Amino acid sequence: MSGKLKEVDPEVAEILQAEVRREIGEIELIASENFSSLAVLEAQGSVLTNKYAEGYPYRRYYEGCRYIDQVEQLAIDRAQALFGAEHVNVQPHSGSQADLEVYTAILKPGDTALGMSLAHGGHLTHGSPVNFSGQTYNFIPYGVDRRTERLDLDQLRELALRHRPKLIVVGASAYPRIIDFPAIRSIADEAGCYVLADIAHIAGLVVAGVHPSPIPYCEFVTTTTHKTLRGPRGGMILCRKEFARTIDKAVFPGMQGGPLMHIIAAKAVCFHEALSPEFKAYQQQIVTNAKALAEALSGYGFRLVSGGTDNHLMLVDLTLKEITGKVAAQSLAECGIIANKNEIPFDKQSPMITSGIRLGTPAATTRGMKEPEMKLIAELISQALHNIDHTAVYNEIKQEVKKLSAGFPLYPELLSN
Ligand code: DSN
Repeated sequence: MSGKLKEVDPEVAEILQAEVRREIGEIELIASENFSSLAVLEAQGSVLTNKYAEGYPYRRYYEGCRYIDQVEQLAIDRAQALFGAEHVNVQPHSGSQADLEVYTAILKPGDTALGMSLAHGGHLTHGSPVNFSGQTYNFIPYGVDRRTERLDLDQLRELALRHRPKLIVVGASAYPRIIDFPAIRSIADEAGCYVLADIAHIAGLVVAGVHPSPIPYCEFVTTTTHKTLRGPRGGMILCRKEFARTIDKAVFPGMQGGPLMHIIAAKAVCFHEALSPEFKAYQQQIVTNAKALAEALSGYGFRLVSGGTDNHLMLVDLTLKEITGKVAAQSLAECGIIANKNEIPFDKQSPMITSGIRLGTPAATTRGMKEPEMKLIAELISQALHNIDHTAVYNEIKQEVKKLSAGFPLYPELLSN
């Protein structure tokens, strides 16, 4: 029972140290990633991992839950205050699970729903045929307009009126523009259906008021807690009061057993942090940084899907540069700039190759980077992508990445000697 990790299991301890050093030494631009605080990490690594607590606060199937009840209630209260939601369930283990739980609460297998196509920036769980969502329900995909590369609301309305779905799922993993929730509500009202907004990517922006909130316009909202929200890896459902019981039942006992109480405690810490004025300033800086990065990349001749960004991410179309997304992401990673290959709308390449990369600023902004650093990162990206396989240039870029990351310290407390 006793002993520190490095004494008990030096192999795992070494891997964890290597990951700490990797995170410190690289420039993280994956739009869905972030660096959670030491306080969040501490709660996540706590004794709450030991406790079973099936049920909900003060209504449990196991004894010994008096502190568990307190922490889950705190998480719920804080999430309600943060989002202005009528009801919150903090137990979903992940964003995918949260979506699944909403579907099982209101849909029957075979029911029709509309979801944004994965190929246009949507998420797997919004009806992709390779996912449970597409296999269980009759999901009809909608997408972006070919010319503007923005959500095609006319198409969405036409599909909604033609198919009369029970649910419209809105939200994306790779969409750089504001989502017009009031317009989607009005389409749903015309078609007579519910709306689920999956705001996993933009949740932090929403609580800071940097992106409009879906809460007044949607019966259901799901999110993860580890992206722009900067908390532990996990999910959450927010809904109107009238659906509280149905949603709670769909989560437990419908889909999950024991909640991950250490993660729920860390969610409570995350919400506490997100309620602070600093968090609002942080979210504003994420968007300012994304605009600065997008503008600088455009200046180097990179075409951005939809011409730019309103949020924390951008999609870079590499077609004219004659580089695939796969080669670009791997080449950047060689230099210590971490991004992911990503399909662009109407992509001619397969999802494993792609014509684009997705870049996001939440993690770099957490490190304190601002507009000047975004300009430098754009310059490094441009050098790397215009000089693929040029070893001397790559060595210079690696040095610049080292210098840049050293100037913005991260997790010094987690480094062992
Ligand atoms: N995997 C996440 C992303 O990168 O956007 C979505 O779940």
